[in-house]
Amino acid sequence: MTRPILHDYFRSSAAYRVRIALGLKGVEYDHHSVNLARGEQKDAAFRATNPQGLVPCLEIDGLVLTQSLAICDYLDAKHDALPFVPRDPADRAHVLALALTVACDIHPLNNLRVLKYLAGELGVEEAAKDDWYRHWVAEGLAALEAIAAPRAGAFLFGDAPSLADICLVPQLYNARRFAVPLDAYPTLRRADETAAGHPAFAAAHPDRQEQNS
Ligand SMILES: N[C@@H](CCC(=O)N[C@@H](CS)C(=O)NCC(=O)O)C(=O)O
Repeated sequence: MTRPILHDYFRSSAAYRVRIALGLKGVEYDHHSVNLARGEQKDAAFRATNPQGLVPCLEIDGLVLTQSLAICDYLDAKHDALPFVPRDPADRAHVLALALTVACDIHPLNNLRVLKYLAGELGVEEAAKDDWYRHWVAEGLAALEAIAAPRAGAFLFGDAPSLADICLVPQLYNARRFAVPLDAYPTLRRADETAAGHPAFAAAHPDRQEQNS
C-alpha cells in the first residue's frame, strides 16, 4: 500500500496538528516539506495539489485531503483507537468548542499571510504587528482557559488526549515563539506538559522534524 504523504512545514501549527493526529493513530507517512518562509506554498506545483496554497495537505488512500481538522476527522473515522472526540453529544460539543476556539478564533488571525498583509500592504510597523499577534492570542487563550478549566484533567478534557489537545499544543508552541506570557493559563499549561510526555505529541514537535531549518 502507498504510504501517505504529508505536505507540511515544521513550524506550521496546522501541520503540527496533523503530525500529532497521525502519530496518535499510529499511521506511518512520508513528508514533503513546503517551505513557507521561502513562499513555496504559492508555487504552481503545490497549488495543483492544494489550490488554497496552505499546509497541511495529506495524500492518503488515493485522496488529497486539506484542512487540518478535516484531516483529523478523516483519520478518526478510519481508526477507532484513541477517539479524538467523545461519543457523548454534550462532551463532543465541549471538545469541539475547545478545538474550534483555537482553530477558528485564534489561529486565522495570526497566520503568516495575515501578518504579511499587515506588514506589507497595510504598512503596519513590526512592533504593532507583534502587538496584533499577542492581543488575539492572549484574548483567545484566556477564553480557552475559562472554558476548559472546569472539565480538564491531565489533558484539556479529562485524562486522555483529544482534538482539543491536538489544537492546543501547536498554538502554545507558536505563542512561545512570539513571547506571549502563559502564566495566566494553568489549565492549558498542564495539558501542554502532559502532552509533551506523550510519544505522539513529542515526535510531532517542530524541533524533531527533519526540515527543521
Ligand atoms: N484552516 C487551515 C489553516 C491552514 C494554514 O493557515 N496553514 C498555514 C500554516 S499554519 C499556511 O499554510 N500558511 C501559508 C501562508 O500564510 O501563506 C487548516 O486548519 O489546515
